[in-house]
Amino acid sequence: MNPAWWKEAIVYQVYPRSFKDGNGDGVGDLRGIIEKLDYIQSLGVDAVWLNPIFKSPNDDGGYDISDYYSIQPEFGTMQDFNELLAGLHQRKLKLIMDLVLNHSSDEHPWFQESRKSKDNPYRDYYFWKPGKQESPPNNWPSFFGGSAWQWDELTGEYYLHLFSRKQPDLNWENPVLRDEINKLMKFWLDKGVDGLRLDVISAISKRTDFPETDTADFNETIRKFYANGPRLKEFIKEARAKVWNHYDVMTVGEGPGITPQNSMDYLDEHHGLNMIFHFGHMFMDQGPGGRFDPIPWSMKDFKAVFKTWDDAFLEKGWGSVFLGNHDFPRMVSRWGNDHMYWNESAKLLCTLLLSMRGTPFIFMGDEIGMTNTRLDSVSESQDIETQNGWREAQKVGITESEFLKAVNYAGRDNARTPMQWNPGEQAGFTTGIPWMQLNPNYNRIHVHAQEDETNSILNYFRGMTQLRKANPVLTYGTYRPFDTGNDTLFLFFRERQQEKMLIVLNFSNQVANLPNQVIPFLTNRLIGNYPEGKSPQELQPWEARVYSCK
Ligand code: ISL
Ligand code: CA
Repeated sequence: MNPAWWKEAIVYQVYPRSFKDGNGDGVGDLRGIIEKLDYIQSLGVDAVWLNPIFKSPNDDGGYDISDYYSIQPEFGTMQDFNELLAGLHQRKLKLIMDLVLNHSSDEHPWFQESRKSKDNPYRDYYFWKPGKQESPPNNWPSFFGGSAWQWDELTGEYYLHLFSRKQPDLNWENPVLRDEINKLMKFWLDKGVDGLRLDVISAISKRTDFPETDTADFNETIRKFYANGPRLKEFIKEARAKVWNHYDVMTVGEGPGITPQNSMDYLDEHHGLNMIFHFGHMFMDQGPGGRFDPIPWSMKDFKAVFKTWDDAFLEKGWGSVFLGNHDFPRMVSRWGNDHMYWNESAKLLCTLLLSMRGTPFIFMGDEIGMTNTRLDSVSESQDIETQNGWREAQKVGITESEFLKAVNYAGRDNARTPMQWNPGEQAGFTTGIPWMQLNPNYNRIHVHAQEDETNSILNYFRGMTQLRKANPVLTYGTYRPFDTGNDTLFLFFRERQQEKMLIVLNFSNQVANLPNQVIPFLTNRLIGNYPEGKSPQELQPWEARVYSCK
């Protein structure tokens, strides 16, 4: 196993719109992040992943870029960006930027040109097709509801948009477009950016014959028709050879539809990405209708996801671990118990995240146990996925209260409420009116209180980052789960040469007993979310411990 900084890094994800507002207009911004650099450093993380900060009409939280070379004016200026990057580097923190290259905004000049006429030089930057009689070129559904094709009056053709109609898909078949993409990547890497998170990289190579989907299961459509296209490997290889290889850059590809089998296409050591995000656990509770069609999940399935993916990465590449991000509910609300065992289960999840094999990514606010919010009406949602989802749901007669149930469980607004800094006005996020309603629990859950309290989630998180840093076995050691059939306990070893650690996690509201086989290893506890009890074999509800077993 070759060592690399990005294998050893712990990454903190910042959703800029909701992190900290520096100028009182209610929108988080770069100056706000600069104010909080010491806080970020205090967490013991090594890198910051910033969600997109490029110029954007903000149809989809900045994932619709209209200029890849400038900063979203609401977020600040290029000077602010330079200062932020310098501030990070002074603190030995790396910066990972989020590039959206599968699609652009419809307000990008490329698309504005492309629309104009069938022979415009930019026409082939996107996918244009005539319809079939009165209907779209094929039956592909968009991620955000409705058809993935939008009719455009001007030239009488449809364009492809896997996401919103303001996010037309870029045509990577066109070598001129690929050169543009290489150029813009170089621009940011020349500035000293240390890593790239590549949005929906799984979908950049299209099946250009655009076959009809033959399944009503949305995630299956993604796997079979959108992701892992015929030229995917080639496109990644080209970007690597022409751009990434010339920098010490970490690349992490995002994308639904990546499976343990096909993930190897993305991860070739010499020609691929360094890492990918997979959604094994994230899609576990989605029914055929996708996000707003939730189904139950089990601990057995959850554990199986970690095992399957770890096996895949043993063969090739390197894993990433995350339990939540800006697209999913809050980790403590989803995998823990955010009522009775809020504190314990949040700490347990930090333990899992920071003791698993693979580079950990923690989403801002999870280090203080921020929870899901609650919408009482769909109109409160700031998310296009929810708004469009509601439009579709109405067509099939779903009531608002039914839909809200799914939204409050799985919707993306949950993760996007402003960061809770203190119990004061607007949680210290802004002096103005926040762009999105705060979670009403901000007077209870906030950074300020947890800074002062030794036993807080925040300080536990810091304890875990230190532990991971101090013990390379937690980075490079193998992952060996056992008792995998157990419905509530998550138990595993991390092992490397002479080093060995045991991690025990009780994912339940009940007291549980550890199996006899681990008793010999329960002597040297390094960290835990309860005081050490009399009987080490007994785990309290949501108890988490890490042992050294040398
Ligand atoms: O959240 C998902 C399931 O409903 C994912 O499929 C997600 O939509 C997908 O992984 C792509 O997400 C990324 O690209 C989107 C953007 O809306 C997300 O915020 C981003 O993370 C389009 O750019
Ligand atoms: Ca602002």
